[in-house]
Amino acid sequence: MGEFFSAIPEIKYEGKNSTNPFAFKYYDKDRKIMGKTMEEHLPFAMAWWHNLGANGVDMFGQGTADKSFGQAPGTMEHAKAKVDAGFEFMKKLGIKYFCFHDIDLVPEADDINETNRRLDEISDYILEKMKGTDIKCLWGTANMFGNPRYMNGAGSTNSADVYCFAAAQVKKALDITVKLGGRGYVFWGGREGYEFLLNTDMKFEQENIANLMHMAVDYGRSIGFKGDFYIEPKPKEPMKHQYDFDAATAIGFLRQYGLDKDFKMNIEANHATLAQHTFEHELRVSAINGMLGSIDANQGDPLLGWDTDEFPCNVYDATLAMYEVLKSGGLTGGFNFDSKNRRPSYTYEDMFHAFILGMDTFALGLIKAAELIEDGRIDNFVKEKYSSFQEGIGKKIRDKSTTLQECSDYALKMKKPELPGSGRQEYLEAVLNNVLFK
Ligand code: XLS
Ligand code: NI
Ligand code: NI
Repeated sequence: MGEFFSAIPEIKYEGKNSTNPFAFKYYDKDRKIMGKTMEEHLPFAMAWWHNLGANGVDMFGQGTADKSFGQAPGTMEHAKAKVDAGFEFMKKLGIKYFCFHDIDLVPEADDINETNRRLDEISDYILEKMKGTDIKCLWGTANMFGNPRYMNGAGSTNSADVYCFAAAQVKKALDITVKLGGRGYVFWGGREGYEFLLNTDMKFEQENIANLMHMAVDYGRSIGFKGDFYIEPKPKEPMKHQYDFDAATAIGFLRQYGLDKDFKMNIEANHATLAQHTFEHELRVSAINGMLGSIDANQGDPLLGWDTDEFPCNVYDATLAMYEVLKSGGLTGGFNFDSKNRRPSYTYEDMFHAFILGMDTFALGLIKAAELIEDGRIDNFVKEKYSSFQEGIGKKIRDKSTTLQECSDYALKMKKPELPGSGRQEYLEAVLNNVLFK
């Protein structure tokens, strides 16, 4: 329709020498890398909440960006205008997926029956918009943290009534996700955690969260949802202690409660750093457990201790992330820009600049990660580093065909081992720079 962003052209790839602010410099969707196109490697998604909702409001001041799209906020007209704007935006950028919380799509009513009716209406409208495009839902979720009823959590609440409301929201969000062809369904445990241990039954709360997830899996499968459920780990904010602290914690939880076959991780870069990990660490932990599903692409600020949700610009980090993604064989989910413009970047142009930045950053990360793999120096080093396990006693350890007694006899005969080979960190960092800047 070109109604909202008529001043902005369709964004095309023009190459690294282009100075056109409305062109990709690195994201060349048809370029093949390691046997797949960039578009196949990087299923990018728009986050409904940030892109069509967030207006820059913060604890100290009002919004700076006008996201009314010509309609009064809180109305269905506004909800539909957001759909129109969102589709125009995605088409102009060549983005094929979107992610949503239920109440990003429609204003929540006092009566959940009315909210559900609005969700039916808007999802019909979105389905209509999807026709003739190849835009689909990457994942859906239910906002179970904003409304005051969730002050003590959703699955972890002390109120059975509130728990049922959470269940009703999950059910409806699953319905809409399936209706819109979603690849996944996310549980981000916003308020699933606690502030004060002495008023909390932690075991009880975790069991209830797991039960809610089991019911969601049973229901989802019963309506034909074949995709993955995801946990999106985050250590804190809003709660002081969140039960899904990081990937290792979430994976342990899923295994404990028998949910590991249906769930994978949705790893958000900024949540990784809040957990005092790197993004690539969280990706590796998920991948080696067969649970790397999807990514919330953003970045935090090392000087700020909260979820700043910045658009990714750090190519070094994106390269290390894409190295993990390529090594794991790619995502079954996608790259959702759970990112927002900075408050003073309040214009429509800025929304496009932000996505061009994020998409080009991940494109560069992909190009450089593939070069790192093709270069081979890092892989060769790692292989060599553990080579003492390829034969002799090392091989027996790997084959589980030795005993503590035999290892001990071996050591005593040796009297003193040689030092392990050097870790060569500085050399490998130089290799990385060499590949990045060649
Ligand atoms: C908040 C989370 C949230 C999830 C979806 O920090 O990142 O936006 O991605 O509920
Ligand atoms: Ni997120
Ligand atoms: Ni987040």
